Amino acid sequence: MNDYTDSEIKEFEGKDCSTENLFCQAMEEVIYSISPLLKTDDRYKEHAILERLIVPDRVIKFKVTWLDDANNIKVNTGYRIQFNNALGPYKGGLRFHPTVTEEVLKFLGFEQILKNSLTGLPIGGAKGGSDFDPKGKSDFEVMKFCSAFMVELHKYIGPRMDVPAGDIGVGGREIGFLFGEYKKITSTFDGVLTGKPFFFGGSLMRPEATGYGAVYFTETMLEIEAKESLQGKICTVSGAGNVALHAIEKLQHLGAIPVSCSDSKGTIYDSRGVDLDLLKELKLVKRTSLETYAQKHPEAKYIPVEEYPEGAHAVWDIPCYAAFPCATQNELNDIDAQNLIVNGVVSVTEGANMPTTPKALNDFLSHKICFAPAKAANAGGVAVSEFEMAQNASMSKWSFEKVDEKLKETMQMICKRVALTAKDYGVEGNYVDGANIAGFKKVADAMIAEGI
Ligand code: NDP
Ligand code: 2IT
Repeated sequence: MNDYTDSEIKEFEGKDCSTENLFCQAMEEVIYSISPLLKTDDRYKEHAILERLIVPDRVIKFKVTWLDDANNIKVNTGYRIQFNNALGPYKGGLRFHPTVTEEVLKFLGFEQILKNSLTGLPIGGAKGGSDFDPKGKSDFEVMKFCSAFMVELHKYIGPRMDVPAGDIGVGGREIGFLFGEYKKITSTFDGVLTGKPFFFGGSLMRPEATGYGAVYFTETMLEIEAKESLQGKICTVSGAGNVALHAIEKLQHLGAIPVSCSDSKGTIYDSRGVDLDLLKELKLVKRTSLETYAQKHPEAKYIPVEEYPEGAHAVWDIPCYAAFPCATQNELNDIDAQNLIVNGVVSVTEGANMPTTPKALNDFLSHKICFAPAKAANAGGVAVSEFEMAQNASMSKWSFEKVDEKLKETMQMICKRVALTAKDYGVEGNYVDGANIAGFKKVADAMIAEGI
């Protein structure tokens, strides 16, 4: 046998990780999880799968120059990281946020490979974006930035090559502008982006898909783990963007009581249940901070970030049955995990990508909290993106009910497969290991079959 040895696996965990960074955090978790598989199947070492998987196929980096409303010249950096296309065209979101760097996108692209594999759909993994901050910009400025970004990006994408979508700071507005520019440059009407507005090729339910999918996943996980359902239960949600809003919406459909949301400036705790109509108006229409929520609902509590003890996050100090971190990476740390555990949390579902720090994750697993990892639980967004690609390719439109039904089936399938894989590998109930093993195995087997 010529399997990866323990020490070789350890070496991979530490590879290129002289400084702590997000990509290393993501990679180390995966390699630790899949080590039982690496040690029992010698094909992976023979085909150098790890060596090949942790390096992106290509990293595209470009300058984006645009004019603001006062005609000042602005310069940002754009990226597209095409990580792996063993299972299908590169697929993954674009993030526009001042914290975007190559390393952030590398972590997201790596996670996306395994997430997309778990959906069972023919899509590879990629991520892209820019350090451009849409916040405080006029629609016209966002449009000019998106056009300039696409002038470069269009060279590298295509409906069978690489199909970007949204992520933080990129929603229907940005995808619309990006699509408009792509069409202008190429004179084609191709399904080259997903998350498009409905009237020019978008899928119904794509905006709702990630949040709804995370809740569908949680329902299934709770059922498998013989826990009580979400009905009537207090839930906490962080974030107030696309994923958070739709997780809150689906929780309300199921009779749960989501009592919180948050943004980069503060947290809302509304013990009667979040007023979703108001939240949508504030975040989707007015694009304003959550402080206004408390002005309209004085009985709700607004906790500004700076007023909360450093090191912890107010949203995770609210007692709940189920927690849904839906904002950003590493937003739930070990102090937060202890607060949730002491307050009796039963399940934690990652709507955001890697919102839980490694220490917090260990705490949840060692306390046998049902833990739904991002690459499985938030895969509903990219799954419906693939449904959008299918609709575009066949020039058809599916009904809301059809997409919702298929999304639900997909999330239930992923959850059951992850649970079963964990059981098969002797870690029953550990959805992190189950997701990493199941996601990795499919990609690795495809890479072996395709040769180098
Ligand atoms: P949005 O831009 O719609 O919303 C992001 C939310 O998170 C906002 O409320 C924002 O607050 C908050 N936020 C962002 N950065 C920080 C920060 N550093 N500290 C505190 N709060 C922050 O993004 P999405 O809802 O689309 O994405 C949320 C998460 O879900 C991300 O991790 C993303 O990668 C992941 N995801 C998204 C999918 C999608 O389909 N959109 C699919 C799968 C995963 P503020 O407005 O104040 O910045
Ligand atoms: O992290 C993610 O899965 C996304 N941002 C969605 C990607 C997509 O291609 O729909």
